[in-house]
Amino acid sequence: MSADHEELLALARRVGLEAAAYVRSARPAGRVDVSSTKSSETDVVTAIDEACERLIRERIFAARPDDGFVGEEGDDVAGASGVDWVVDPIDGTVNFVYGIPTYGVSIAARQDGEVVVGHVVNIASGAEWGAVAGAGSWRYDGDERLVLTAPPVARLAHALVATGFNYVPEVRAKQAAAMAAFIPQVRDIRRIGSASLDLCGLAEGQFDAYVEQGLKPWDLAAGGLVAREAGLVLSGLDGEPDERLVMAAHPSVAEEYFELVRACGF
Ligand code: LIP
Repeated sequence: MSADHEELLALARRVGLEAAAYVRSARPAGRVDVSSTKSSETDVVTAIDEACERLIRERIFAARPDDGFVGEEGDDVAGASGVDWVVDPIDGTVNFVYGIPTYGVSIAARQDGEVVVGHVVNIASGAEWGAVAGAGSWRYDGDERLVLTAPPVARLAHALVATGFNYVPEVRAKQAAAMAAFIPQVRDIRRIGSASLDLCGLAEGQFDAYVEQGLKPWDLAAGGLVAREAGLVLSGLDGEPDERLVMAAHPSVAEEYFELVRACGF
């Protein structure tokens, strides 16, 4: 049975805002202690990341005990309802550790594997975005929904591109080589350190395009729906966006942009 998408979004938003409030209350002044690392010594995790994901899991399963769950900091849970949740408790963890105010809670729900709702909140600023598949995306102004429509791009050479780099040095070296060929072809790049906030910024028109390698499902799920529902085209190297490559651009330049990214060797 199809779950009510507005009900799923209401749950995502309620839990996302509570999780953001918890992180704000728990964050000490100055640098945050790192509790462990993952893919490299700079791929950091904090106790607050882990506690935030526990809170989100508790709230989601209290409301929907038969759902599945895929989170950055814990084990996957297979569900029986056809709905599963894809969650990054703090997307932009390095920014969180350093106190750079660009890190968010990203919560998406998938129905039979397809993302149907997404909610992203910038923990530091409180800015938040939502999206429902086929029903648009918006920035919240209180409970009001300010609908997002990404602007067209006049010329690819004028495109401001959001991007990010991998935690593994060898992968970063390859990305840097591709970026060296890429940067002269566009206006400039911006590297804000949070994929979900990059993609919400793309939907807002703060960026014209996006490219990143190595994104996990929880980095992409909610922000990717916000971007898609604002009219942006998302692609992988060949086919759907995935951990190998995520590209996004306005339809006015999407195919030309995707070819440029491929030609530069990402
Ligand atoms: C981050 C992504 C970002 C990427 C970082 C990191 P995390 O996720 O949101 O786009 O460039 O390397 O993967 O690890 O902070 O949840």
